[in-house]
Amino acid sequence: MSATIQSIEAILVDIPTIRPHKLSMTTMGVQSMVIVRMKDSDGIEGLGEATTIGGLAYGAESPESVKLTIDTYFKPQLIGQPSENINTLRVMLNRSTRGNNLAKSAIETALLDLQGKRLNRPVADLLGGAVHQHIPVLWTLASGDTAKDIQEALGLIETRRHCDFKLKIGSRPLMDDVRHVAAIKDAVGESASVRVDVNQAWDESTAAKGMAELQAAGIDLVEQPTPMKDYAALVRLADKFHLPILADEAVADAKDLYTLAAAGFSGAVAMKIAKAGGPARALEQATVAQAAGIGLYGGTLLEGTIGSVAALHAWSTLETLHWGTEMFGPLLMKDDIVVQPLNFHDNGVDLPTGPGLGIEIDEDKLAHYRRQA
Ligand code: MUC
Ligand code: MG
Repeated sequence: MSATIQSIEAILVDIPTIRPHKLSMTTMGVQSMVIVRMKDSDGIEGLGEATTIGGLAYGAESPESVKLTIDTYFKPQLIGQPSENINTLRVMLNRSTRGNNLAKSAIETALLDLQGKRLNRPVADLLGGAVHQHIPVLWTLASGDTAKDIQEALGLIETRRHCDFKLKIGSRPLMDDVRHVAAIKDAVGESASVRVDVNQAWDESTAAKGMAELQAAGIDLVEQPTPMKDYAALVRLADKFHLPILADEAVADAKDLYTLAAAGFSGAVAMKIAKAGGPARALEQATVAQAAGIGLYGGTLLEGTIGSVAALHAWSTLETLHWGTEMFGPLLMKDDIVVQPLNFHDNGVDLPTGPGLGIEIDEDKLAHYRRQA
């Protein structure tokens, strides 16, 4: 008799950030996560997480809508089902529910954690095996203040916690942003890679001017300069500049990336387990990128430890992450809800080695930070 799913809980958790995190579309002071706890009939528990940025500022799902989707629609379908055949459960949810990839990602993660614990193997093994145990992680400078960002960057370089930086721009006039970026690049020097994320804030002509300026300033990568569905603009901009473009909001899953690649895009893709619907789905996108000659980057929606680790297990299976990763979400939060936080050092992070995700909930912390009804 195989084990069946007995209970699923979706818990809203709010943790303040260490400083305001300013993006083109919102400023975050708190991160809201949905933590999934799924138990099977053998008493094994699988953990999952779905997290986004600024409520509905990044995408169409909010923490509250993810919880509602799981409680109202997924839970009744999943309770009583055998927990071991993750593909069958994914097909079932995809047949009954369009989109809602954040909620699907949390469920796929919990199922993988459950299965890993059952088999006493890390999630990376379920995905084919880790090629890397230490994965590069950049840091995002987004205090909104150039001098503060420089101070933050220099401190992180000195302690060797990070050597690459992503700057959030797009909310200020173009040349103000260019001066901000150039000053930071100047301060951190040649050895640090500096990239920018515009989060769709520019129209195509602003992007063309912006990319010319950023290319001259020695910036390495420009993320999602123009609106997400404007594939033609991304292709034209990628053609025009040596400075590569990282597609983020434009491409949720493998199909999106195939369409963008078929339209002639060259550059790189920010894979995110949340956008794709789970760690295994995100790896489908990696396969398309590899076939199309598009560079890989492990992206985040600023998940806490559970979501970040789920992504790390997936990214660890890839031979080459051309642009590294940004799995620093747990470091942006003032506290954590896990017993053993991730070990960030030497410009990267260690992949946990225990069964499943290799993560254990700190029950007191969870009780403290969970949202009261
Ligand atoms: C995004 O748009 O890439 C990733 C890092 C960060 O600071 O925000 C995110 C989301
Ligand atoms: Mg982005």
